[in-house]
Amino acid sequence: MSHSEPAVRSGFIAVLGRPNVGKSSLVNRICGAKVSITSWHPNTTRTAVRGVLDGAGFQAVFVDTPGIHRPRTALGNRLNEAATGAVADVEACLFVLDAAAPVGRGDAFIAERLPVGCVVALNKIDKVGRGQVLAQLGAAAALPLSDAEFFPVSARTGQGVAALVDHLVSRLPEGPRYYPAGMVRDVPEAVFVAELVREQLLRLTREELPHSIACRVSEWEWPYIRCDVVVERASQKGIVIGHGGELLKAAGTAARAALPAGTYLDLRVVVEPDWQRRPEAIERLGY
Ligand SMILES: Nc1nc2c(ncn2[C@@H]2O[C@H](COP(=O)(O)OP(=O)(O)OP(=O)(O)O)[C@@H](O)[C@H]2O)c(=O)[nH]1
Ligand SMILES: [Mg+2]
Repeated sequence: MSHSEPAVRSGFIAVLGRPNVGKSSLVNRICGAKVSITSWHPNTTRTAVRGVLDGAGFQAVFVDTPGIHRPRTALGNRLNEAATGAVADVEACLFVLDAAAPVGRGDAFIAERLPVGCVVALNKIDKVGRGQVLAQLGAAAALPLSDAEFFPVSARTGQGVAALVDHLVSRLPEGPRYYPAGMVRDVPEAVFVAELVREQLLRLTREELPHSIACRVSEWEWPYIRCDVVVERASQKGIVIGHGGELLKAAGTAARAALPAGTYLDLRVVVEPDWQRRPEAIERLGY
């Protein structure tokens, strides 16, 4: 850091919690950009994803993580490892709870594994009344956390988010800006494009299928991008393609809308039998 630059507060903040509580939505809201994809299906996030918030005198790097859950597959184990692994080497932990779902054993399991002094965000307060917010704060206070602080927020409306961010920043030590100005996410572009495609497929599919879908860019010759949509069984291939190719086409059109004009996105569905249960396949897919 040059000596002429004024002191900056900086550091990494791990964002943890059960699946679906709104961790990725909150990181996107805080960073003011799409850093991490979101959906109403649990286990949307599969890797730690870093989003950067630059401000006057600070740079906060939010590490979005997969929801910690009771795993049923090798992929589930991998997601939990990615989340718990993110707690090392961060300056602060932000534990996210859902104001509209009971605070339960899953939250307690995570709370027990968090360092002293974490910050708790009670998210989705737009979905509930004041009484429920207070009751949930009471339930959160009874979790096995030591020295925690609580912030009711809504990733959807932005309510309470500024106060939460101010507090988190105030806890960061003096340090360098880790990322250059203007960089909002630390994700390779090809990975981000594959995630945009997966986000659209999550929007369009149901039940167990979302868990079976993985996306990877297999060719990148701008403006031509080829993205493989990986499923686990031949029977799923037809569902993802849809009648007359409709579902895949809709996903491609929607994903392309988030990319620079002129991008040619070619989606192909491939079967990797039972990839969710095979550690080497999971690793090959980048999880
Ligand atoms: N009403 C409301 N819905 C929210 C809010 N935050 C997130 N959601 C919704 O909750 C669902 C889950 O959001 P995500 O951000 O994907 O949740 P997550 O915790 O990252 O989930 P995983 O990656 O699966 O662990 C989505 O349907 C979001 O739109 C909020 O503040 N209010
Ligand atoms: Mg997520």
